[in-house]
Amino acid sequence: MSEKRKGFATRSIHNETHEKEYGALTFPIYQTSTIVFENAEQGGRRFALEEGGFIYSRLGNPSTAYLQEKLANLEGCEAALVLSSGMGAIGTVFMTALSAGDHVISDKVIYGCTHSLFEHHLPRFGIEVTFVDLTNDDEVKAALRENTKLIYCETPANPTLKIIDLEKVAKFAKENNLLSVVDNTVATPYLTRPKEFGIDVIVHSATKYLNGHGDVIAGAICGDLDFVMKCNLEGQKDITGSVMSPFDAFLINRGLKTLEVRMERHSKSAMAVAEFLEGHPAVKKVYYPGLASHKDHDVAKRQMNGQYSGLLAFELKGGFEDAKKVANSVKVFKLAVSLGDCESLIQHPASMTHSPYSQEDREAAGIDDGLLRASIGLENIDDIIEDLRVNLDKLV
Ligand code: LCS
Repeated sequence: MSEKRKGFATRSIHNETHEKEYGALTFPIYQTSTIVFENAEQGGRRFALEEGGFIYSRLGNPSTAYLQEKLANLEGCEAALVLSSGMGAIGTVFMTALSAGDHVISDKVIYGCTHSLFEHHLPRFGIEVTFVDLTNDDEVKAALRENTKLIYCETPANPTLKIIDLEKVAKFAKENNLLSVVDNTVATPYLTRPKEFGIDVIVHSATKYLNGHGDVIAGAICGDLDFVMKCNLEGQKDITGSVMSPFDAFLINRGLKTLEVRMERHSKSAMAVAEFLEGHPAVKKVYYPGLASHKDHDVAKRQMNGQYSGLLAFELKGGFEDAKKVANSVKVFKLAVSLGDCESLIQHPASMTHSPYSQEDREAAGIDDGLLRASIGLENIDDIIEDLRVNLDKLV
């Protein structure tokens, strides 16, 4: 009988498939650009993929490979590829999977630079994207074309925390022979594993929760071995060149060891902040999938593990003017983009992360000009809430 599968935290800490020299507890940083072959025959065999082993760090490196095995395991996928940024991961998937003449369906609520890639840059290469509300079945069906190849979404989506039903997306993709791609940055594999719902490819900005400490820009692609290899040997090697450094792989590997405990704390604190905000008279609306008032709460309950991550958004009754006052006066929260760090961060999507959207597209996506987005960090919850209370009380 096979050994019982270890729990998530255990698998995020241990990876026994690589031997560690000298009995080192942690996996070392192989800070090398190239690998020495034993002889010319071996070099030839490695280039011909007849023999495993490393060649040159744009194609792979022991430190990144070690991290890749862990990530694939945590996402429940056959393979993973790490890259130098989340945008590097998304760009690599698209450049690998698509050609001129292809069409993509995407939800309209996505990270600002991903939206810009879809709206402005893919069309330059002959790839068209139709933005829809993926929770509206009729809209999705109407968007389907003969040349549609790929369907894309984030869940929870940045910045409105919209939840997409992944089982539905996977079913639609299978019925219509589309590649389904999901950005799992906000949930992380601790809260949602898209593969379990039938999704083909998972992308990450590993800059966020996977690393968790605000000191790295990084990305990842997870999926079936054939597709991930293609991303590695075509998209990454020949097109984007978006390669993660061995040092960054070391940092993310270190961050991953605490992913479970961090996500539990982020989620618990974000829930407390969401409930506090919902009860405050200066607040008009709170967006957090853990709240019963969130329009996709039922799907979130089914699809997440009973915890809802550390990201939330809210609108104030006083609109953008009041939002600016809060953003400029908080102290525990830092006024900064990014998310998933130990520090609580607050930012204004309309003028910052989602400024690549046109005003019209932002309105269609429900990203209000007065919306503030908060990434709830790991500080003491009393300090986080007090920082908001002091500054919101001034508005009423
Ligand atoms: N996907 C999501 C959901 C993101 O939030 C981001 C970055 C990316 C992909 C791109 O990842 P990167 O290349 O930056 O590693 N999101 C940011 C944000 O909300 N604030 O600053 C960056």
